[in-house]
Amino acid sequence: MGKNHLKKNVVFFTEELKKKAGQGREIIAIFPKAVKNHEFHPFFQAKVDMKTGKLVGFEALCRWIHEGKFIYPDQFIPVLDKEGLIHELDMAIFDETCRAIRSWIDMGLNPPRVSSNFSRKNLFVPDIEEKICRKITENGISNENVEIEITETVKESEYNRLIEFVRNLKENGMHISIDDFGTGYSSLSLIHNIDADVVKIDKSFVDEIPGNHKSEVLIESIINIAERLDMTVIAEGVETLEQGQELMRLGCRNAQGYFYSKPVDYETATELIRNPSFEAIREL
Ligand code: G
Ligand code: MN
Repeated sequence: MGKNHLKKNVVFFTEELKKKAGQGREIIAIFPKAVKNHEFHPFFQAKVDMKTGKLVGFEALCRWIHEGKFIYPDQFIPVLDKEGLIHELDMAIFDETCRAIRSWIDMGLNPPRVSSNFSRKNLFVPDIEEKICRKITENGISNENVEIEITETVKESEYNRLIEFVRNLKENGMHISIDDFGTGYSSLSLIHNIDADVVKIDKSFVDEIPGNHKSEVLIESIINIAERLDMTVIAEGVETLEQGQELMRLGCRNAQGYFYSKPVDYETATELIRNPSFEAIREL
């Protein structure tokens, strides 16, 4: 626990740790059946062009509905990640996301591009790039409909493989975004080494604006770098109108966050595609 989970040298055994370990074991035990029973669903969080109020994308986020109750990702993602099961979850969510897109197209709707998260453990799954591309064709959609979100990594072995992974996906015409941008140790090298399409400015920067000079300068600089390299920028975790206005002042047009919408289920997302009613933010 200390080494892997809490990153401490000494951890004292407590009732709470016991409970946590027990919950972890339970999750691992019920996971295979939960996948088979389709208990994991993508929820869709809107990405909005703040200037026009237009819906420009969705991020698919995993939700587990078990016996009628929500189990939140922070309760099971770390456990599944540690046990090497996260690939199955990511693939199940990606599969259902592709099916949702197909069904929207079948309804005659024009769904925006939907991004999906692929955790780093996927990098070492054999032929993962082909598996991803195959899911897209199997579900009768195109690589224009999806985007793959990746995060930075600290390990050198992972880093080199990440670059190769992105290169392979790009060769297949896939769109790539860098999630949580600016929080890792190698943000600039990553931009240097891969051809990402989108940079997602991490919520920790957005949380501090307006008012924090450093965050504002960093956000403005990220936007500047991204634009000069023909990448799109989106700010994550936008919760207030003031944050939106400040982001626009700094040159960022796209936002995702509770200010516009929480991640919503398939039916509500369908309604959002039919009738997007996000307000445009007026520039100050
Ligand atoms: O790591 P990633 O950026 O993919 O994580 C997205 C997570 O952030 C999701 O679990 C989502 O529910 C959450 N989230 C999305 N928008 C907001 C927001 O505006 N505020 C907060 N607190 N969380 C958010
Ligand atoms: Mn993400």
